[in-house]
This record gives sequence, C-alpha cells and structure tokens, in this order.
Amino acid sequence: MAIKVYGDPGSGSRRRVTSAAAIMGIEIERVNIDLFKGESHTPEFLKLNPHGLTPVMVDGDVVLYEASAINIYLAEKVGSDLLSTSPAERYQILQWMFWSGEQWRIFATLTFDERIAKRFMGQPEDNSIVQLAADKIRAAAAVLDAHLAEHRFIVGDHLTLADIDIAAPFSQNARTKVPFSEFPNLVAWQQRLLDTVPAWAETKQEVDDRIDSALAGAGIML
Ligand SMILES: N[C@@H](CCC(=O)N[C@@H](CS)C(=O)NCC(=O)O)C(=O)O
Repeated sequence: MAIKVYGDPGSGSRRRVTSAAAIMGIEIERVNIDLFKGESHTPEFLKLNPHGLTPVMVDGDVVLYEASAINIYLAEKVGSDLLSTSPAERYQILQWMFWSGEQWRIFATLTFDERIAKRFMGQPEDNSIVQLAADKIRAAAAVLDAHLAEHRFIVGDHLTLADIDIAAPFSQNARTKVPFSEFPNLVAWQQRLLDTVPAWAETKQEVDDRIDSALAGAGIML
C-alpha cells in the first residue's frame, strides 16, 4: 500500500516531505487537503492530526505529523544519507533540524500569517509582529550566513534533511519578503539547492503556482 501524504501544494511544510520523498526515490500518494477551505479542521482530518495541521503521513498503521519527523521516518525506512552517513553527522543534522523548528521557521511562519493569511481574512497585518519576526530572522540569518560562507551544505559535504528544513522559509519568501536578501551566502546556498536538486525546484514551482493563483483568485495584490 502506498505511503499517503496529506497536505496542500501551497504548503512549505508539505514541500519538505514531497521533496525529501522524491530525492529518496520513495513513491507517495499525495492526498490533497485544501487549506483555503479549512479541510485540515474537519472531524475526519482531526483524527489524523488533532492540531489541524498538515502534512500528515500514513504508512499502514503509522500515522505521523510534523514534517521533520515524517522525513526522519522516511529516511530511516530506506537508509538514506539525507539522515547522515555516520552517527556524528546524524547529531549535527538533528541539531540543525531542531534549531530550524524553534529559532528559524517559526518567525517566517509568523510573517506569513501576518502578511498573507490575514489578507485572505480581510484583516490588516500587525506591524509589530512582522518587525519582531524580522529582527529574529536577521539575528539567526547572520549566524547561518557565516556558517554558509565556509560550507556548501548545512552539515557535511552533501544534502541532508537539515538543508531541507532550513531552506523551507524560502518557499514563501517571494510573498512574505522576510529579509533574506541581506545575506549573500544564504541566498547563494538557496540558489544552489534550486539549481542542483530538481525536486526542490519542482516543489517551489508547485507552491508558487498554488499561492499565486489563490491570491489572484481572491483579488489580493501584495
Ligand atoms: N511544524 C509543522 C508546521 C505545520 C504547519 O504549519 N502546516 C500548515 C501549512 S504550511 C497548515 O497545515 N496550516 C493549516 C491551518 O493552520 O489551518 C510541520 O513542520 O509540519
């Protein structure tokens, strides 16, 4: 039975899983959950993830939410080097993945909620939240930028789940306009991923098409 991944093509979180699965050669069945219609809050979906968030993966009896946990599960299932080539490297990858969740993506998500999601609800953005998020992103990006001045990838000499997790906020950056452009090594690393990892470029196109057409459909100009 195929592994199912529930989510919306406009979601940067789903993109982390669909990209990683493609890179690892794992076949998945994508189950569309339209977030613009609130489909992650139906009673049926809440049985899969009571938080009402996507992506969710179902592999037989295994039901998992949180894209990072799903990617670790998939990588372990096939023994992929996306989750390291040695124990020491694995801890480095996990360190950056946890950091990405707590200190990095959260501020890009807050910006998306203020600048994009609220527009769909006809509400104005709260500039103090956008500014706070931008300050936090700048502080974290300065450290990342220095790291990437000396490293082609976040950990080791190859693509890992850490790159995918940390690259995720770029999914919405054309719209959220968080201040990544101030950090040249970060921008160059992201471009390198797009140029060398076909799945990362393909899923970017999916996200852009989905969100840009939703914005156009709602008559929202950013
Ligand atoms: N920490 C979660 C984030 C999940 C998340 O925020 N998903 C968004 C889409 S990117 C969602 O499903 N939102 C639906 C909602 O808020 O109703 C992960 O990494 O999987």
